Amino acid sequence: MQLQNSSILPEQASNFAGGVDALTLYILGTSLFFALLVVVLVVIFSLKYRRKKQTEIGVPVHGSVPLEIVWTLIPLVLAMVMFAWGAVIYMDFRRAPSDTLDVYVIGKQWMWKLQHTDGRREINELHVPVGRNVKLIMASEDVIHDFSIPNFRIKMDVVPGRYTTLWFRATKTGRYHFYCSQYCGTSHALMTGWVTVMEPAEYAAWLSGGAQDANPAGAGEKLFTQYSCNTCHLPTGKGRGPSLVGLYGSKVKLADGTTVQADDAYVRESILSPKAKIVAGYQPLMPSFQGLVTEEQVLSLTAYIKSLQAPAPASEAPAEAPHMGKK
Ligand code: HEC
Ligand SMILES: [Cu+2]
Repeated sequence: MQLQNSSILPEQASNFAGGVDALTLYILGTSLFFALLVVVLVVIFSLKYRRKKQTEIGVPVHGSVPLEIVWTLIPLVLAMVMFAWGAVIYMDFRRAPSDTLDVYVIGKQWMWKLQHTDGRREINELHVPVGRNVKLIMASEDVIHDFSIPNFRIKMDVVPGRYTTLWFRATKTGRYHFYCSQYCGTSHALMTGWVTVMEPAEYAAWLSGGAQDANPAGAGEKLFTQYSCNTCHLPTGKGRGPSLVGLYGSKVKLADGTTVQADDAYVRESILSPKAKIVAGYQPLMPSFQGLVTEEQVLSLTAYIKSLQAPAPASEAPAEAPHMGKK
């Protein structure tokens, strides 16, 4: 608001900034008003009603029901506005729209690794188009970090062992600082970077400039063989594990009768703690890859599993044959 160009609040650059600032000012304003009111009245009354003669005796206080009601209701209304307004902003913040551009973020001591869905990678830099909904899917390789972009008025913990998400729509082109805002060790203060918000055309040009970057599905396919996933997960579905073709985005029936949506979090959990959810009709014999694969490798494996949407390509069948023979 008016404070945005002073040094008190950083420039607003996302869909959340206006609402967060307005609510902050409302809470700050209400608190200041009542703090001042109380202090000023304490001073005035202590002068006005002080004992002026040695013999003076205080008048007994009888109380007043209307007064009690007034000073209960007014603060109640003011506080409920804080709560309701905050809840509206929070729900918007927690519920990402469905049309987001997804970017993976991995925090590790002491850097941020980012990966766009087409494979373009960045370190301590994030390029996004202006006016587009962006969702960050974040994981930590070690301790708790926190991804925070003050100009966007958003932050979210990045926790080992699970994905957390953060979404925003940048409203202004420019370069904005981001920080790790959870103390995470010696070089925590250096764990920062820049978000570059670009015009869509500029962004498209930037994205296509990264042709040499590894494609994550390809990297995932190599890992899939390297970790012998392919010995159990045959594309035919005849292996010891279910076929992963068409898995991503589908609904999976579990042994306990419930169903889950096969999203990033489900695939990640299936790899790191396979016993957490057992697919109906299968034995819990998949080994855990916790500690063997890094979060980055999980992303590559997920990208590969995502790419398995069509019926298994013919070229994969012969590659599978030697493993089938051994088992
Ligand atoms: C020893 C055989 C075996 C190996 C090796 C194995 N898996 Fe599995 N996997 C299974 C079985 C059995 C299931 C089904 C039971 C369950 O949910 O744990 C499964 C389930 C899964 C699921 C959930 C599938 C679904 O339909 O919901 C995913 C994803 C998965 N595995 C990925 C992998 C990846 C990636 C690797 C390699 C890093 C791997 N698996 C290695 C046997 C294996
Ligand atoms: Cu950190």
